[in-house]
This record gives sequence, C-alpha cells and structure tokens, in this order.
Amino acid sequence: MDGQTGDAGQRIVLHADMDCFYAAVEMHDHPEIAGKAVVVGADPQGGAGRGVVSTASYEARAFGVRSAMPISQAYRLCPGAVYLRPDMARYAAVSAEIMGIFKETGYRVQQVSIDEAFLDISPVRSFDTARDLAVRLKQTIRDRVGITCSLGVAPSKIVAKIASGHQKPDGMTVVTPDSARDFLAPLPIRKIPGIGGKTGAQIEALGITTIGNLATCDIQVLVGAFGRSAGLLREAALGHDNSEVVERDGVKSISKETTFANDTEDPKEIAATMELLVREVAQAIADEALQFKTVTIRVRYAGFVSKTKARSLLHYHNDEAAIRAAAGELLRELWDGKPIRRLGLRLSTLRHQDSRQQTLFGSCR
Ligand code: TTP
Ligand code: MG
Repeated sequence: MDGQTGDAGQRIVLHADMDCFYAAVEMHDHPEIAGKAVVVGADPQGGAGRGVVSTASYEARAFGVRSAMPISQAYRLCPGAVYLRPDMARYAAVSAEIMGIFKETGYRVQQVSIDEAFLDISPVRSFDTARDLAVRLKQTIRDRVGITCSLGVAPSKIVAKIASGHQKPDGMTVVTPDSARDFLAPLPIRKIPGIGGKTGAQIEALGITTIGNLATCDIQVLVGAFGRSAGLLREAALGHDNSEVVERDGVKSISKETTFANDTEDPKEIAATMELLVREVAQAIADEALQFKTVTIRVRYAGFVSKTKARSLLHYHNDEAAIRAAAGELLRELWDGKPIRRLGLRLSTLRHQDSRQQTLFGSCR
C-alpha cells in the first residue's frame, strides 16, 4: 500500500484524528489514570445519571463504552471506570496547540473538528516522503502534546479520512492511487463518511455491504433507490473526491450581545452595558486561552436598523483594557445618539496564546 511515487500534479492529502481525544488529554494531564478505563461525559451518579458519554479511553471501549451512549448504560458496562466531566477550555487549548503544529508544516490545513484536520501535502510529491512527514507529525504531537493520533495519507480527502480510521489508535495508513481500490473494496459501506444509520441500512437492504460492492454494482439499482444521489455514492465508493483542503480557523470569533429592557439613549446606561460586555468577552477569551486582533461593536436601533464598526489592532492582545479601549472608541464613532435597543461586542482574528512562531519540518515545505 505504500512505497510509490505520486505522478506530477498528484494530490496527496493527509487526514489526522486524535485518539480518544478528551480522554487522552485527561490521561496526559493526570498520569495516575493513564492506561485505565476513562469515560468523559455526564455525571453517572451511580448509574442513575442522565446525559451521554462524550468519549471513552480505548480501555473503556473494551467494555463496550462508546461516544453518545447514555452515561447510565456506560456505568452498567463499566462501573469501575474513572468518570470525568469535560473540560472544554482545556481541550480547546490542546486542539489549538495541535492545529498550530499542523500549520508549522507550511502546508494548507483545514480543521474539521476539535481533534481532526486535513493537510494538503501535495508538494511533497511522493507517497514515500508523505509517509516520512506523517511519521514526524505523529512524533511531534506525541513529544509536544503528549497524546497519540491516527493518520491517513491518500490521493483524496475521502480516502485519507477512511485511512486515518483504519488502524486506530496510534495508527498510520498510506493509500497510494494504485492501491486505493483494493484498500476500499473489503471495507463495510458505513466506513464512508456520511453513510450512517438510515442510508447505510437502505444500501445494505439492496444486498450491498462492502465499498467494493457499491463500486461495482449496477448503477441503475442505486438510481432506483437514491435517485440523483446514486452518482455521489458511486464516486465515494471509488474514492473519487476532488474537494479541496480549505484553510479555516476553528474558533472564528467570540461575541456577546445584550438587549436593553427599554430602548435607551442614556450614555451612562449604554457605557455600563458596554462595560459588562467587555468583561464577558474578556472572560471568554481567557477561558479559552485565546488572543484577539479585531474588535467589532454592533448597535441595533429601534426599528431593527443595525450598524457595526470594527477595528483591527496592530498586535494580538488578550487583556480587558485593550478591549475596553477599542470598544469605547468604536462606540463614540458609531453611535449617533439615537435610542439603542441592543448592543453587541465581538472579538475575532483569534489565535491561541501558546501559538508558537517557530517552524518545524522546514525541509518538507
Ligand atoms: P472523535 O474523533 O469522533 O472521537 P475520539 O477522538 O474520542 O476517539 P477516536 O480515537 O475514535 O477518534 O471525537 C473527538 C472528540 O469529540 C471526542 O474526544 C469527544 C467529542 N465527541 C463528543 O463529545 N461526542 C460524540 O458523540 C463524539 C463522537 C465526539
Ligand atoms: Mg478522534
């Protein structure tokens, strides 16, 4: 499945997915629970708890515990597990650190969830070099973040994503253009992203259980059952996917808004409300360990007319004073003295406080 050189212009996509992400962060932060059955989610309350499992360590999965399962069921399956509530601010910070490592490669990065990203590594040109890069990425994440991930390298996003899940945890699967069909053929159709419960059952009802079946069955059978989506299913089964890796930030902005009990033109009331918003957004970026560069205010007047005004600062900040100063200036410039119904404050152009500037993988650019 490896060892081949991509054609000139060949696309090479890497998909990374952290292993049991929330549980892995907890086990890293609390070494005494490393290697144990760990369940992150709602409080089990001795089996009477409501709510669901966010994730479970692979040790807990051995008992049948799964994401999205009722926590009471998880407790029945594995009463001896360590049960923890999620610490989203911590996971967001670790996520930002990992995305930072991906960005240091210099390749295009598309974050798709808190623990998942695609990298367009086509410039490495060969699947051998891609494998070397993947090995280094795994090592860097292990060294700097202290958790494991699973990687897939393939000629398209869809195959890279299927590949990253192929040998979890701590896995790596490289699928070259020549090996893609053989790789996909024996896998169950539900390995195709987006083919879940209902669609999966509909396809299986046609006697199609593997991706190979889906790739070779009579297209009219698919058209009969799925109409215009038949072509998409067939393309997915063949691993064809021209969609690009699109750069996107995880958290785009943090904003707070308040509606006044009565429309107001009282400068003191407006200033006091802005002060509350300043404190709230300052708290929110502190909780997520973020820095911002852009401050935007929004004023909605009676009659639903809204005006916004933004200011981008020269440097990243994380302090309340910088937000207060920018918001105050913007309000003076924007507000025309008419009664205000609603006031909003947004911070954007965000980055994680630990974003490091050094560049790794220089030779692979
Ligand atoms: P996933 O990557 O789907 O799962 P995972 O990282 O826990 O495990 P795997 O090794 O199979 O990749 O999701 C990432 C995180 O998102 C997960 O750690 C917790 C959260 N999550 C939920 O809160 N609820 C869910 O139903 C799922 C699937 C994930
Ligand atoms: Mg994961």
